Amino acid sequence: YKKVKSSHFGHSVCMLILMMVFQSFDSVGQVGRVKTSLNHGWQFSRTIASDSLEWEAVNLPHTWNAQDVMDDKPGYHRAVCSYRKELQIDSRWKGKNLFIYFEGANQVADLLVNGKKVGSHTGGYTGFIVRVDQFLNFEEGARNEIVVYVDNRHNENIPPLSADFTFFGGIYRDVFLIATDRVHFSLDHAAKGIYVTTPRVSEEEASLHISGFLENTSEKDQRVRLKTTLRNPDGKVIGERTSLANLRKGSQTPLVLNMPNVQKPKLWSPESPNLYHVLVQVLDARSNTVLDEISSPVGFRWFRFDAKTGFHLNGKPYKLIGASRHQDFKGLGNALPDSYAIQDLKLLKAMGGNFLRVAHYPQDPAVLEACDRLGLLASVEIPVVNAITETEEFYQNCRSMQVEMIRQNFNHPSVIIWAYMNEVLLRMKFVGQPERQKIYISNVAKLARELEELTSKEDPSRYTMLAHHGDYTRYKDAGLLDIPMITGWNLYQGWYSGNIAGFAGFMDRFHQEYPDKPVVVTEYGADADPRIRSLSAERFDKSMEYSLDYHEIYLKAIMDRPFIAAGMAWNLADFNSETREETMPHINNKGLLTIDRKPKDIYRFYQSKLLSAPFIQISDWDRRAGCVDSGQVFSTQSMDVFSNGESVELFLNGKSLGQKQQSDKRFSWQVPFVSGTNRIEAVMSSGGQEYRDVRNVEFQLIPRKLKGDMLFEQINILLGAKRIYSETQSGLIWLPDQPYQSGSWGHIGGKPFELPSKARQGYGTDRNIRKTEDDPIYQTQQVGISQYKMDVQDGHYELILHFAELTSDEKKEALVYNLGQAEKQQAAQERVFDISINGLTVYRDMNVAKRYGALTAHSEKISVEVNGGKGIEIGFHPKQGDPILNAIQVMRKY
Ligand code: GCB
Ligand code: CA
Repeated sequence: YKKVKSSHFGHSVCMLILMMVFQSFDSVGQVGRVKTSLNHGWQFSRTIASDSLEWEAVNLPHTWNAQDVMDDKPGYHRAVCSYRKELQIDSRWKGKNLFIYFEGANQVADLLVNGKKVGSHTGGYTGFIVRVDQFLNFEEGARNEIVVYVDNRHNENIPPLSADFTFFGGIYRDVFLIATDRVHFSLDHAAKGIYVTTPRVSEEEASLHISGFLENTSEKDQRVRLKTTLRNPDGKVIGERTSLANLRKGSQTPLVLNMPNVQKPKLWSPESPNLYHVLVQVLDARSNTVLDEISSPVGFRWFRFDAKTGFHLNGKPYKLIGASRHQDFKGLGNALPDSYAIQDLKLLKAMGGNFLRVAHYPQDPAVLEACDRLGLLASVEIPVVNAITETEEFYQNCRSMQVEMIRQNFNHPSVIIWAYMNEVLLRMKFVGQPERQKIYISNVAKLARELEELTSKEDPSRYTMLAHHGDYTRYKDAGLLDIPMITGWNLYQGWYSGNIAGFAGFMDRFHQEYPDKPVVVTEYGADADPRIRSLSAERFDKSMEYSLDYHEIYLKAIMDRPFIAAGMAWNLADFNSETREETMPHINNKGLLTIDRKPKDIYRFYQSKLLSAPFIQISDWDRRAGCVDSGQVFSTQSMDVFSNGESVELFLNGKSLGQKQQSDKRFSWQVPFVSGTNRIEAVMSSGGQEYRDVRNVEFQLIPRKLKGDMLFEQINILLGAKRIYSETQSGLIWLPDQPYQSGSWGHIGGKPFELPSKARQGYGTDRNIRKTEDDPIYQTQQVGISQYKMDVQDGHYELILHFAELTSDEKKEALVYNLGQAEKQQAAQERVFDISINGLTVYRDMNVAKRYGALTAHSEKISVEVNGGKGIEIGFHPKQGDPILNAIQVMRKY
């Protein structure tokens, strides 16, 4: 088909005219099928419509949760909301079949036409089509109104029941009006109507098989001619077949079309995504007018998964490396124009990835279309996440989602796996009732077997897969490792549990016990907040450096093991998960890209390991601060370079810091940064040519001795932390605290705040801190501090003390992904203390929780006149409980 875009009306007013010569609306009467978007001119109401309500003008795609998932209030609007729109119906369409096609609405949708309910759909992630012409008024100038009620409330019978992502409500994908003749390809299940398979493919020859259903909704029998045309990737017709069929009135007729074999097919692969094009037309046998037509991409490829040697594409071993993708974007929720989805896949390609796990639900049709075109292999899954409900209604919804997913996406050569459960035993039901739990688990397995059978019946040409969390025996005992063709593991050793090295051991054990089961790593990842850096990275610090260490080790273990067919990083991009708090509340930070798709260093790391074209990029940690001892003019910190070069040489302000050789790790240098701009240049050579990357690093030197030869302007310190934080807005850089040393600064007394849970030592709380965007400044603190000293020289200073009470009785939704380790919160503590500066009490009875609320940022600014060589000595005097300090800033004014 041809896609005609009119810049005049914006991106979403596009008209698809099926493979005819250019048509205008005047000839609509003769066109086989017309598909036009209905994205514009809707009205929206946050409740069930009634005439007294205020309506808001919106365009689709639309979600009503784009904003409220980011605010400080827990939860988001989960309700029945209403959309309405006046339909302009061309009077010449009388006699046509008209359908409204929704690419997706989350999660239950009811469609009303002129006040009458004409269709409904359950499930937020697959498309649906409703025929509407019977309910429309075709008279010239007649009013037609459509109303859609969309419901995103929790429903025990609709998967997903719970998940680490947000269930944004709305008509969040494109909506189209489709006009066809009375005779047309079936639109059942919102599928294409034709199913393309390539049963035998080799380098020599490929077979092509097309089946489908034709509907005759007219009052008379029809004799039709079917014309099938195959074009090669250059657009040249290389095969044509016609046949005749009788379509009985009011019936559905199956059709089977076998095309001549294609000789020496141009195979499809990620490296050369050659797409053929097949067009099937239904013509009136007598008049030869086109009644309907459908086209589809065709890719000739063959593949298999082997338990020992991994994945094979077109006869050769082929390691699959890629990432999962969620469908949201900063500020937009899930309501993205297609271009955003396509851009994501281009970024995955540009990373060197060849695989996309469409997780945890089917996504916009644009996604798999782009996979076909760009060359990405893919798995797709329905959103059965964490748990099931043991009701027939739940099972039925699973089945229909699975069927819709498969039929709607059947023809994509990119798809190689259908999956249907993710970590289904994570939120275990009936804890403490072993007998009942056994029944529950057997019901989960029963559902899995049923979906497995259904899948292989619908599509025996693809593999099936389940993705499990790392509780090996739980899934083994449940029998879930035996059901699908491929086992997928979501593993977080070194993040939620254990240490990074445990990953390889887990995979080896599985392979030993299941030597005949193909296996993939469906997930692995670690939070990486691009504002957080570390010179001594640790688990849970959310630093880019820890996640780099993590991905380095995982990727190497995956690459070193031929039996691991695929590795899929979790996740391509940061994504919204409303219940998450942590350093960026409501965001899961495991993306290789930020939520607005800026590359993080981990993305660059993958580029350096996966791309074959010469690649060299310097880390984007380019606003730094660090301490210097007296007499020194530089501060040494490590700096990473990402490159696939055999060796790389680094230059600082034109001076070589030496050459390093390629290894499993990233290239890294100790760089003596000077104050101000440091020009960093990294150079590699390949094929007799030099490639380089240049980055200016702005460095602030902070004198360790505050009275030394170098004067400081400002110091920003995080207490109870080892990480470095840089504020996005102001550019301020916060350094970790130190115990007080004479001549310098630091705390005296106390210890860093810790959650009671052992798993989380060292990095304060993971709660959302209200009234700040810079949560990491407040999420750590020194508890029981007695003094903070700064040995500054005489002068005028300003201090800012930052506080937040980190203990609270406010419940936090247990983050179920912290496998096994229930996050114990610390019960609210009462603390009252005085603060003195150089002996003078400046705050009496400080009680931050009481005055400002727990988990809320609060700061105090104080002017300090320092004389007599005393420096600054802040005293914390407990009256009740332990005094606290979260962060401190000191500014030298004059
Ligand atoms: C998982 C889940 C995924 C989560 C991820 C995480 O195992 O499958 O939905 O987002 O872990 O980041 O915790
Ligand atoms: Ca779309």
